[in-house]
Amino acid sequence: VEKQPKEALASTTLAREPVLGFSQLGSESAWRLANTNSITEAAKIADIRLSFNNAEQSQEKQIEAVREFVKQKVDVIAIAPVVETGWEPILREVKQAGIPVVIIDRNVDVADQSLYVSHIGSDFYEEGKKAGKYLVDKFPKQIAPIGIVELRGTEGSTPSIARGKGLRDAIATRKDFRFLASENADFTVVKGKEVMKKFLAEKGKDIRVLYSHNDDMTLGALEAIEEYGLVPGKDIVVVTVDGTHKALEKLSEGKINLVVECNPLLGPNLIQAVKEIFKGNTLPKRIVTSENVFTQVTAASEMASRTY
Ligand code: GZL
Repeated sequence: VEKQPKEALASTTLAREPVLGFSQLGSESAWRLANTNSITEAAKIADIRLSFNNAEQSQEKQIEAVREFVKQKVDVIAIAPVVETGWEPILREVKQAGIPVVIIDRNVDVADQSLYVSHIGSDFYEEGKKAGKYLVDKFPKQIAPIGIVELRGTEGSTPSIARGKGLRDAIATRKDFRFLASENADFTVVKGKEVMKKFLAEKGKDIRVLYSHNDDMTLGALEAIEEYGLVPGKDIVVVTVDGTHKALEKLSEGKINLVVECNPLLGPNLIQAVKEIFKGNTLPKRIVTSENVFTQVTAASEMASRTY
């Protein structure tokens, strides 16, 4: 934004609709599809032309897409980064071109904070803390270990790193909680089932808790738990993150014990940010989406309003 004088922005504001180049990381989960729909819908309503690219989990493809947006001379670039590291070079190229960047959903790990205008997305660490606090409240202290298995999201992504740390910090005082296994299952249903089957084969009835970084992996894991002959929500306490309709259904059926909300509907926030930038206004460096937790008591009422 500092590259373009106010009057230049003012004239472009009057002359034509803003163009937003959006590099979406993939289509791996129901959350991601809801996130994409929210952004495309919000752009349409606001008459902002959207140049969209789906990188299907590839950072290389995201970087290529961003380079293409620079060639197209879009007014603003938004990136939902698949992983946190490796972004400095391309962000420096974009800064050289004088195009403002908004980071959406996951974050980038860059030393030079001037490489992007704002990061709009959840506080993933808080999500992990909420999950951990639930476990501390649910399980009275005991001598025998309480075995936890963890399905991690995409390695090196902000939600995977921060949700893992948040839970660990929240249960740190409880020496009875013990991680039996923790593995990446890439935020997908298929991998979630595959890895949970492995956990059950190796750890069986020692598993008292499943902590899963997203609902899609959880849905796969529930199938594995039932096929193994255990009752999810009873034999194994299940804690998951996102808050998709399908997870809330399982929550209302008692197969999940807690759903920590991660709000994918970032479209309105992003489009508002694009408009502010286009008017030459500055933005807060960090815009955090507000989120809740859902229990078996609140599942049914929440389901009614869920659009994804
Ligand atoms: C979190 C988002 C994660 C979701 C997953 O904001 O990046 O990626 O939790 C999605 O469902 O795949």
